[in-house]
Amino acid sequence: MTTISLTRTLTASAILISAALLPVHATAGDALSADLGKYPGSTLAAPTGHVSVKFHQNKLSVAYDLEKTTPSSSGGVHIHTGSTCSDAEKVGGHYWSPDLGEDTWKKATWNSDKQGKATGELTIQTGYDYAQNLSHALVIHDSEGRRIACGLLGVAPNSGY
Ligand SMILES: [Cu+2]
Repeated sequence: MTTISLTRTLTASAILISAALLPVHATAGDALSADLGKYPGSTLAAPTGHVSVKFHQNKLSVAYDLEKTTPSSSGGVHIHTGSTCSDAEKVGGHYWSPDLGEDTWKKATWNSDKQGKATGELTIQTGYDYAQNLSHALVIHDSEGRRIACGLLGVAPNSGY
């Protein structure tokens, strides 16, 4: 009995230590993030920064942290159907399930301050989960709907959400 409980204690400790050493989201499979770059072919000024997406139940939490946007402005922040940021013809439209009845991305917008910094979070339902969104293009639009930045959604690095 003593041996068994000692083994259990050691195993439990080993699991706790492993979990503590691992980046929070590396194996959890519940968060994606995209580093933004220029939209392919665009000559418009592109914001920099990143967008993280967390998944829980059937909702997505989209957190954006952008710089160099037009000051005191707003625009769309969407996940698109394509999986590239190098070919504008393949980025596609909004990625959501038609089963939901309407394009839920239409309400997803960023808002910037006077310095052109935009930080915020929104919740949205798209009908698609973590695995389905992996590698998709995250697109930033300006206030006129033009596509100005793009980044591919990859596994979120550690706890930098
Ligand atoms: Cu879009």
